[in-house]
Amino acid sequence: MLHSVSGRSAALFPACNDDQSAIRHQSGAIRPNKRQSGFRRRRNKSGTVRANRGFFYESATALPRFTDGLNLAFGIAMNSIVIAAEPEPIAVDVSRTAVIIIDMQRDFLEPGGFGESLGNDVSLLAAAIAPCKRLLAAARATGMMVVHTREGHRPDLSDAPLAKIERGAPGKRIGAPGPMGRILVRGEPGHDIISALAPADAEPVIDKPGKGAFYATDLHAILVNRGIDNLIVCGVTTEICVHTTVREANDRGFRCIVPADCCASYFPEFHRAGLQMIKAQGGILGWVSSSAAVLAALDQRNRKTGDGDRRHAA
Ligand code: TIU
Repeated sequence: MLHSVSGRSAALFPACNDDQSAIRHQSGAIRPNKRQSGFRRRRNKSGTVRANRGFFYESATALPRFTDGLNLAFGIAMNSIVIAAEPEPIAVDVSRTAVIIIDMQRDFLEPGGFGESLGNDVSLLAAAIAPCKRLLAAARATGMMVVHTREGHRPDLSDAPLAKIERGAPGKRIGAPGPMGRILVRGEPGHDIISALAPADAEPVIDKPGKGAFYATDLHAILVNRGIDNLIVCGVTTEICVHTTVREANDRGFRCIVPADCCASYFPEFHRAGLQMIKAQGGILGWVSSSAAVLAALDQRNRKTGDGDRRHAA
């Protein structure tokens, strides 16, 4: 059975950006759609000129024309993808889907950081880097929202509960000096996202004090304000920060798709069990997929729209 996304009548689309409101020729060139791109001027009763940016903005005040319906249907067809996943394939609208990359920081992936201070073999997390990088490139080429998170604390540790700080060997606790600066402290080199997955300028970076990306952050507001209702959740570690975030998101009504190879754990058995927990019981917490499945779905969509050309050119 295919899980399909039911549209919300009030706003099937968030405000379209210019890319989305243009029609591409098969050559990949963008042909501006007169109805949707640019500003249309309308005069109201008081004689003031009001600029509209097309149907998606004015639909609340004007009766949609037949061509608007066609544009809408065209947009839905162009943005809808089906991702192979367990327990079943899932259909999502890419304009309502964000990729969220959890805590791919030096503190977790490189020697000398928080992960190693806890006694872990940090090399086990490296497997997720290349799949995340491919997925990130495809998401950017598609024009999908991308969000990054970082776990860490203020330099004075005022946002770090004592119960969190006091664990582990005293010289290796949160805030202690290490080869990449103070462990798990914002602004220190170890807190940075690894260079292979560096955020682009427009991509929100959520600094979180906890394991879940929603706890004590503005992530929920940012997603809701962008009209996002599906998340592709990547990062580390599978059973801690990825899992906590998926659980928080699931309770908030987001559909979570977890590409298994885009996540990793210091404990391979926890990685496997964590993924099973997500997809068990009919997908009690979400869907488990793979980077290849997400890329295939995006590729298929981008071949129709021409967005793939941007990716291959990038
Ligand atoms: N980001 C994240 O998962 N934080 C952790 O502390 N993970 C561990 O597995 N320790």
